[in-house]
Amino acid sequence: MKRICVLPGDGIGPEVVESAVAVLKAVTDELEFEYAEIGQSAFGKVGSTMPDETLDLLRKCDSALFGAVTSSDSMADASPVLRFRKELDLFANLRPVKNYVKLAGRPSIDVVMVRENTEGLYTQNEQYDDKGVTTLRRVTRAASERIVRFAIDYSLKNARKSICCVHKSNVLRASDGLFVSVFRELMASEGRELEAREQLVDSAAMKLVNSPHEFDVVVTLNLYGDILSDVAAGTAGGLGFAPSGNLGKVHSVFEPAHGSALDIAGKAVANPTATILAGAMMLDHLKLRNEAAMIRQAVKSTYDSGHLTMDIGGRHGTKGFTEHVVRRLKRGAS
Ligand code: GGG
Repeated sequence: MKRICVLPGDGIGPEVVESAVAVLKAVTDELEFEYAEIGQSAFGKVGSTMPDETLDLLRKCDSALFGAVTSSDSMADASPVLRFRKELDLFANLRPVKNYVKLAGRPSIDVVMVRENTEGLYTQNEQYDDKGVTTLRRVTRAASERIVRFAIDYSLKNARKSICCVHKSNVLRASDGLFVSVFRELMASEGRELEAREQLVDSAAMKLVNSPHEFDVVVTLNLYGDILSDVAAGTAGGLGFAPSGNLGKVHSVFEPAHGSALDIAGKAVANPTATILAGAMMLDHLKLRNEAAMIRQAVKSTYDSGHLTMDIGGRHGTKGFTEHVVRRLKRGAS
């Protein structure tokens, strides 16, 4: 049995996590689910958005499935997402984006974003003075090497052909320049079998909309990866189609790339696909690869049969879409 820590969180988080857990239960009985609190809902109950008990459970479990949290504007409140990434040393954020449904006027996409997950602008190091605010952005050789190595290893194990380093080293010459030089060094040694490409972040954003076929695996810094994975998700149909995995040497947390979407929370209309696919990524990580493939196939077959979610103009809400995926898994057919 594998122990899975489940963190539903805020807004649509509980709704989409319930769907993903139903799908996981339909495909395997090798998982045992243990629930914990996170986000504003946790703050309301226990006075912390990231309770110590939740961090303890995350450390004890084999992996975790997380929904979403609502961001707080309070300067005193560190984001619970940034906290668990830091506390568990989840240095890589893996965001595969591909089409599960063909949408008129949008090109095909099959891109895997590998985002550095621990530094850059996400250390929340902001200092006021009498004229404004300075935000510190840190890029280290160690973190750059670790994420580029992760991208190379992922690409080799998953039969990917090229890695594109996305950066802005024409302006941020020292920091992004360090990231690019680490990429060049490691691709020349450990990634020799792969094509090494480079692209400035602004033109990469345009190409992810106009010509996404130019990308295979992308490795990039924290902020660029956050933004570009949403751009890529837009090409695939929207944030409802964007799963992600936070991975470290020991721990892992899988989640939809989207947030808590308070405007649609409680209406049972959220697209659960990203969270269901995050569950499939978690199964891959736990080496339950056949089961992961079955989930992806059941999702694809549901869309192929015309059962579309409301975010792309269909009539299925969260539960209706989930029932179709679960039914396919139970009958073991596509
Ligand atoms: N699943 C990712 C997540 O919840 N990220 C936090 C976030 O983006 N919060 C913003 C919000 O939901 O308003």
